[in-house]
Amino acid sequence: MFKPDLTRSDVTPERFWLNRRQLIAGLGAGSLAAGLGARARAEDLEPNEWDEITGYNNFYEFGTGKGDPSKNAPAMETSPWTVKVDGLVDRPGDYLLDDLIGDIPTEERIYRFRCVEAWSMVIPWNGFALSRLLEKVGVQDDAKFVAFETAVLPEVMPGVRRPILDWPYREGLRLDEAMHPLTMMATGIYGRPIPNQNGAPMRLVVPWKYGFKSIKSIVRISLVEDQPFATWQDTNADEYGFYANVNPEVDHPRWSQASERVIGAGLFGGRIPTLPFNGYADQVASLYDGMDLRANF
Ligand SMILES: Nc1nc2c(c(=O)[nH]1)N[C@H]1C(S)=C(S)[C@@H](COP(=O)(O)O)O[C@H]1N2
Ligand SMILES: [Mo]
Repeated sequence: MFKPDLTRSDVTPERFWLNRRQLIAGLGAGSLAAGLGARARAEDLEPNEWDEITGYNNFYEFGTGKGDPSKNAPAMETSPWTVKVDGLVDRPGDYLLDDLIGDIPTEERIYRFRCVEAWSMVIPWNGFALSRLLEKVGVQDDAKFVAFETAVLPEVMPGVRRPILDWPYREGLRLDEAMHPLTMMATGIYGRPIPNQNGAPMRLVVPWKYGFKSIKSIVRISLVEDQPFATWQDTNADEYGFYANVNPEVDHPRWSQASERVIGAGLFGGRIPTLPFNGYADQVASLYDGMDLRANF
């Protein structure tokens, strides 16, 4: 069921990707080149450049501008880092990150990443299946959902000093979504430690859901019985659902979700059609059998 169309057994060096991008750009300015770039992205999962992935971010704790996180987040101290694990688990506790995940091997996974704002990238994450972490702490039978919280560090996070969102940023998954082999905890990008603006030292990545589900800089993981609070759903439940599965057929009330702007596809912008479940339908659609995905958006 887990199809590794996302990893490459022999990983293309970053330099080659850059050259290929330059080659595409060199075909000539304009929409033809942009279009070809976008197509290459979508079909063979050509990753975005490091500077795109780490320079164009959403991390409202550090400001709402796309360039704010890369400017402000480097001031965050991520070592030591403590993660509270609580709720319906056999081994709750305040874990030093290394004690929690230090023995879990990491792997590279190249995933499409689709923001609800209708832009997308392809990101080569390093990390591990969230299920590995959950198995370590021992999920109890009553648990139905996993809830996550981001750090609140007013000293270094200008965003949390203002009521932009109801801090801390919180997200949640149904337990079966959390245990799905595609759901990962990321600790790196391009084989380097994950930069603060991308959610250091550990962030969630759920590739078939809109990006806001992929909560950053996690300090708390709770196993719970009831559907947990989710920041964007709470902020505007008419616009952001708990499930937030990428769905080209259900538009955001203020814009279409049928297509997406590929970051880095060139000046003229590469727009590509958005795929159901962000291209992972064959692996995850069965999680939602019998559910009305329009009502549960
Ligand atoms: N704590 C926290 N996590 C967050 C966000 C945020 O503002 N705060 N933004 C979300 C949104 S909307 C997106 S699209 C992704 C962006 O991840 P990236 O900057 O690594 O591309 O992070 C998500 N996780
Ligand atoms: Mo997003």
